Amino acid sequence: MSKHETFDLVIAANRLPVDRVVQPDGTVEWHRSPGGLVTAMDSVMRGRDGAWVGWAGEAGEAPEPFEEAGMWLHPVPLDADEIAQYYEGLSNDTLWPIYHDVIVPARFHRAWWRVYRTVNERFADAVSKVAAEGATVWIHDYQLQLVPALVRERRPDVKIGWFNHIPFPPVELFAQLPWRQQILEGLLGADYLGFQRVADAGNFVRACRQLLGLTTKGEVVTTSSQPARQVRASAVPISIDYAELEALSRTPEVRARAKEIRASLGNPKTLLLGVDRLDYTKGIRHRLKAYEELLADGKIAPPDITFVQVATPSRERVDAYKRLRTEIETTVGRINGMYSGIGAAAVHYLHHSYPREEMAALFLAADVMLVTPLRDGMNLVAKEYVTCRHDLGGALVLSEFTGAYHELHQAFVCNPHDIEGLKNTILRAIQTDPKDKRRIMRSLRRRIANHDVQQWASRFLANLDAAPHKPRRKAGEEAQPDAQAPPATDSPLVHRS
Ligand code: ADQ
Repeated sequence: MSKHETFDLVIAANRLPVDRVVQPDGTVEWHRSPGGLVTAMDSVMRGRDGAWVGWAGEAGEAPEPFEEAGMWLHPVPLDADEIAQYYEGLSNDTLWPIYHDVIVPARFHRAWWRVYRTVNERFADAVSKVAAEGATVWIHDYQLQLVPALVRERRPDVKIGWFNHIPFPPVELFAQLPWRQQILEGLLGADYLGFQRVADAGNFVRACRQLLGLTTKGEVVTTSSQPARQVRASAVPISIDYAELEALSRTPEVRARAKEIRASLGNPKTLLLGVDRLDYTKGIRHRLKAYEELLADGKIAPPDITFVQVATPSRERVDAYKRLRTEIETTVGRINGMYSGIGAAAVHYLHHSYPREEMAALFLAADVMLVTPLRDGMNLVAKEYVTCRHDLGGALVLSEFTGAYHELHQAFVCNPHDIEGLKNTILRAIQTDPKDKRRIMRSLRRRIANHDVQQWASRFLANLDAAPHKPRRKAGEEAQPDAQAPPATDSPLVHRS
């Protein structure tokens, strides 16, 4: 252990905020992972005694706990079988599709569920070990939905919050889950639950009422535990580090790189850009279809226009993702075969990760950013694009099925299922008078400047702090863990599984 045995603030997330990098001479270094969550946590950890519990990213034994970037990191081990069943299986092949409108069918395997539970118990043990008496515990995301109740059983003295980065589905879809009751009870172990959208929080509260038969009032669910507790579920939309990314995008290096990118693409009149994890939720297929039809209709043509699609490799061992990759790559090949000229590609498809500077340059270079998910908790790419446009150039096409839409509805809004509508929106984003586009961009930027990631983290912690909580002694010191009484049976959907 470190200089401290325990910590006042404990973050638990599937992944630690660092990546293991082996140097050419064989020495191992830990590099901070890029991304908003790490930056947000930096700002809340500053001046506090913080630890982060999570998987280090490689199968097998976990490294010893260590200090990095001012945080105490406590790795949780996962073996290859657990990665396949807890992470790729239950998290990404069962929960992910259910929570994203079942865009692909969810797969249910009891063995996956058992391993999900085991891994959640391991996270809860680790959290309970590093949390100081009365600590604040902040648990993240759909991989750890049982952890709130498991931590409460072990440590009734700590205050527990959970934030969902992805949507929470309507009860009609959530009800398909064979383990719906256990998941709701797992989450109700928290004192406060944060969601991206008001609708997500509402879906959770409704599921508690209809599936567990609990009493709810507005944002508050009353548990059936003895004594009963009140758990609040509300929206706290995540954001990005506006000041930091804005400053990066203004650097001479990034501006010069943006010009260089355009030049290397043959200085097209219009550069369209898509940046996504290669995920079926992101609407990449729909975007390509609309683009292909616009080319076929003769409405647009290279070299005046080109489209750069960055598709970060993701979950490559899950079948649905393998199929999606094949489909996208076949479509890109067909479009290029039909519509590209020599030195004038219709689509540039880049299946890589890039450093932040390169992403900022791409955003600054693009005339139209295509954010067309079929369902997305928030979508930080939309916020990053707007943040980089200090020149007030560019136009954002944004799906109404993203969390971001609820904050950025002045954008060029689209329904990606409506291909005809999507085509028209893309054309509008290209053709609208630059003066009008600048006005739109200014108002989008104002929104993000005033609602950045630091503000998100403070709001979450303030809500958690305000949640009613009766501190009790640590487990093992005569504390009675909350017992969940059987749910009432007056709801048509309530039955014990
Ligand atoms: P994601 O589904 O991963 O996140 P998103 O919010 O867009 O989606 O975040 C992706 C991040 O990765 C962005 O910061 C983006 O810049 C970066 N990125 C993408 N492609 C990259 C590449 N090729 N190279 C480098 N960086 C790349 C989940 C939910 C979202 C929610 C976030 C945060 O699915 O809905 O917004 O968590 O809560």
